Amino acid sequence: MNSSSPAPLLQAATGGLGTRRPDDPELVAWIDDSIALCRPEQVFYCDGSDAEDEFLLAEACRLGVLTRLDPQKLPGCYYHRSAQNDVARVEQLTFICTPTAEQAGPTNHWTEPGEMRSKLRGMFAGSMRGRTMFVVPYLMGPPGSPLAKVGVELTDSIYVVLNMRKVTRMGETALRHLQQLRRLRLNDAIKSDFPLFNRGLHSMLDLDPARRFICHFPQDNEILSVGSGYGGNVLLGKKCFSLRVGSYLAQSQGWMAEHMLLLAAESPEGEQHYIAAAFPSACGKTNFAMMIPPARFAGWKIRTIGDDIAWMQPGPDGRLWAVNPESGYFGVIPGTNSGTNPNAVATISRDTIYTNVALLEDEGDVWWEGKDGPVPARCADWRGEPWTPELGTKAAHPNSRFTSPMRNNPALAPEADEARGVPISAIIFGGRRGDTVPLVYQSRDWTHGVFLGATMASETTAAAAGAVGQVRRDPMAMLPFCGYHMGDYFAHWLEMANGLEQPPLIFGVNWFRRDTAGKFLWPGFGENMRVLKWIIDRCEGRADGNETAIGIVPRREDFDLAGMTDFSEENFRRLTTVDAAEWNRELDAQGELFASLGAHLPAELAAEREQLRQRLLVPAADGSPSDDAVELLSP
Ligand code: SAT
Ligand code: MN
Repeated sequence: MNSSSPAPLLQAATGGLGTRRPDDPELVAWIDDSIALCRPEQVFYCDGSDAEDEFLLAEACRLGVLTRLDPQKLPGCYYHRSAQNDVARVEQLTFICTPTAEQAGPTNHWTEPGEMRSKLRGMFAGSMRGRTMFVVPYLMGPPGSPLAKVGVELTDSIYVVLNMRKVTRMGETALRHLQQLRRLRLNDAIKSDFPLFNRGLHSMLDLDPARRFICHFPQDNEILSVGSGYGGNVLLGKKCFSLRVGSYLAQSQGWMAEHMLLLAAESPEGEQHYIAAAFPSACGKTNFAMMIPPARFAGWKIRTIGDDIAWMQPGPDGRLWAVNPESGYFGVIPGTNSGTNPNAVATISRDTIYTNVALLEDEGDVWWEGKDGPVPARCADWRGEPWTPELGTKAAHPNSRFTSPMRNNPALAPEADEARGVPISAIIFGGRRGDTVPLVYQSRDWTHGVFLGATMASETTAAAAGAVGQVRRDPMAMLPFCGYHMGDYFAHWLEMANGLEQPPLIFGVNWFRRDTAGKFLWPGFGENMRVLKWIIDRCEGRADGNETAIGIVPRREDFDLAGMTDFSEENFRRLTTVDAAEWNRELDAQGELFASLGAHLPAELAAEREQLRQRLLVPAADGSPSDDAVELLSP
């Protein structure tokens, strides 16, 4: 049941499924060119209907790509194993093919577009012989939204089709949107040669890592992906279009494409705040977006708008408005249980594709490390090998995932479907840091907030191939996803303030600070509500903070710790400590990324860094030496 099984051919479908060709001339021409290049045996045109979904799920099971799980226990749920060499995004093999290397910048892998295109054309030639090509039109963003965009993915993976159906608005909706865009352009409302839809061509080839390339041509609104069948490499609407190409579009058109969750927070008094938060992959965006507040916060409602991507633009009212371009979740599974994320547990109880978790074959059930209930005495691990707890290995891959439609989420905010989006009160940047970075702190203003995001770092996770647990700079959690020069991206962030009379306040958070014994100081998950509450109180001007060298940290009096058992005042002090020695090291580490950006680094950010250096030199207000753990500029 993995994607490396012989390339599938579909049985004839009834009722005309798969036969309806789109009528957009530009789209048809590109599809026909791609057919001529890839030479598929069959072409299946997706319409996004329920009948189509049912047919393709059954076919995927017949072809061994999916295994149906017990329909009583897990209705509408299926199991998939990817190839063992193909379990995460591959940053080394991900390219931004801009006309010049400088446009892609030092944080991206670059190849000259003509060269890459001809190399890939060679690989695509005849790649779909004996296979089915699926034509997958999809809409990113709520229908009717001014921010919504159309993409079309041509793929030889039925797994991709079934996933794209969950994470995007796939089929007729997208074609209708394209038709409207075409009409607008014909009416001269938009004068541009820029392709009206993103063209994404994907072939698994033979899943040989030596022939695996994920290539973006932002100037052509185009993506070419070969040699992988996994997640972010192949669900082209997600990271490839919504972030890498999207960030380029956003920069040229005056909006923002960000790696951010979106949540709605409603107080017992009915006050509404919308929050956007950027954390790197596998650092808890989904958990935060679906958070259930602890008993102390009875009456608060936290609802999810998105868990991974936000598209935002200034509204006529001078606020920043955001939509979630996706319609489903591709979330990390290990650790998901009714303690850490009850809403996710409910979301994945039906209509879900489970990828690379462990399989309880006889029971038609799945298992992962950290699941509710007992550890199974035996199961098949993510590779299909017999597994028992005594082995000491992980049964589920650390980057195993669920794919579920957002409508399954009991905490879904109805605003997720709202065309105009939601106005953002606060932006949060968060990394996974064992030391240095406090639980929460606020930037002084927009420019300082951009500096805070630009200098963010995080310990690496299993979401990307490579070493895990190493601190690396990950500006705005966009290091792997920014489709142009990172310095220009920072400049774009700074410029966005011009259109914002009421810019969101910008905060940093870190749920992962540890004590000297290596134990997490903060319990995280639902308790993060306490941090969110302080952030909202800051937005409302209700809470005070202590000025430190790096920004404003909460005062104890303004931070609600009531009802927390097992949590000491000492822990709070440690969590809000700004240690000058640690921050001097941090300052040095920031220098490397900034230096690499050369003349593209905005002067404002270099100045912010210099000011931070100066502030770190000031001894603490209580007279203790500045390398002690203290707030450096107490009011
Ligand atoms: O694999 S994805 O890029 O879709 C998920 C992630 O790494 O954030
Ligand atoms: Mn992500």
